[in-house]
Amino acid sequence: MKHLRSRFLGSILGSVIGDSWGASYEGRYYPVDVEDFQLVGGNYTDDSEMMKGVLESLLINNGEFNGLHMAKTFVKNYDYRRRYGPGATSVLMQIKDGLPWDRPAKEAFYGAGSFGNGAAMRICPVGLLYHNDLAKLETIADQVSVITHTHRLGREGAILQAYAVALAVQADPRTLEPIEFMKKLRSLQLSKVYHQKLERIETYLSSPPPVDRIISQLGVNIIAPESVPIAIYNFLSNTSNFYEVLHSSITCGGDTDTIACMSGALAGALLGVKAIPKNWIDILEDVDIFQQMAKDLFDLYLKKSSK
Ligand code: F2R
Ligand code: MG
Ligand code: MG
Repeated sequence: MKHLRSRFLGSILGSVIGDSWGASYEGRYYPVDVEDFQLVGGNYTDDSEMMKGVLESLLINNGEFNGLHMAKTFVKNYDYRRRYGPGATSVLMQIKDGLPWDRPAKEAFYGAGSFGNGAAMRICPVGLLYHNDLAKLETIADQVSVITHTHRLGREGAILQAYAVALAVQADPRTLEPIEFMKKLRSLQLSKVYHQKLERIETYLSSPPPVDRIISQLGVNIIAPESVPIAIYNFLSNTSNFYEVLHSSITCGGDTDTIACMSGALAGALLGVKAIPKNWIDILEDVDIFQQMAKDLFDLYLKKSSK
């Protein structure tokens, strides 16, 4: 139990650290010259602000999804300086203006809905809380997504990332088999584009090609199918080293804050908070809030699993 608590904390802080370290490099090209976290990190972006909204709403609603409450929480927390995606900004501003919480996202992108990675980047708490209940994890991850992302690929990216967090929090870091981990991820019902990329990851884990080929085949962009897979790959290539997971994620370039946020959630879930240098945690913006919410999420998990 002690280890599980450390993993909840490690995953939440790992997300925020990945986001704030990667934030300085968003949009750069591989190979990014990554400076030390202490020099550039500490301040988070929309990724962590939205994850904070997910945590706040799940905690107050006993771990259940309350769409109106979560949407209002996203709107309350919204700070344009955190560099939100344009679709998410538009959806949240329309909800702020009084539209029903479940309407603007359906109408976004000419009615197609967003497949940006904004649902996947905030989903870590769902993977943690429901790590031993896959059906519930999929339902809640989907519900949390549709407030801003109704396109199938946006929602599936969140489910894939949430399930990866769930597998990481349950795995033994000494015996984790990346290929077995991938086989479990591939058991999810996902669109072809995700399955193709998960298959590629399995091949790359056995015999890694040059990094620029991995980037061109998996993608490092702002949309979910071009960012969730490479976050998983960077995690599974470096499962014993929190630093390397984040560093390699940022080096790849592109949507660096979000990819490092997602891979940081996975590394923290596997390795626990002890794997994160204490002086990194100390400089993190709002660290007390994130630490408290991670502890509250763990207590909620204990309460729900004792019933
Ligand atoms: N917004 C950013 N980074 C850019 C910041 C640049 C800014 N000028 C600055 O540096 O200050 N990062 C954050 O946004 C990403 C998450 O985005 P989210 O929440 O998914 O937003 P959105 O707008 O819904 O989707 C992102 C883009 O994906 C494309 N897209 C999505 N659905 C589409 C569809 N159905 N058809 C066509 N394109 C679609 C669009 O280009 C969207 O704008 C994270 O990186 C976060 O860090
Ligand atoms: Mg961001
Ligand atoms: Mg980003």
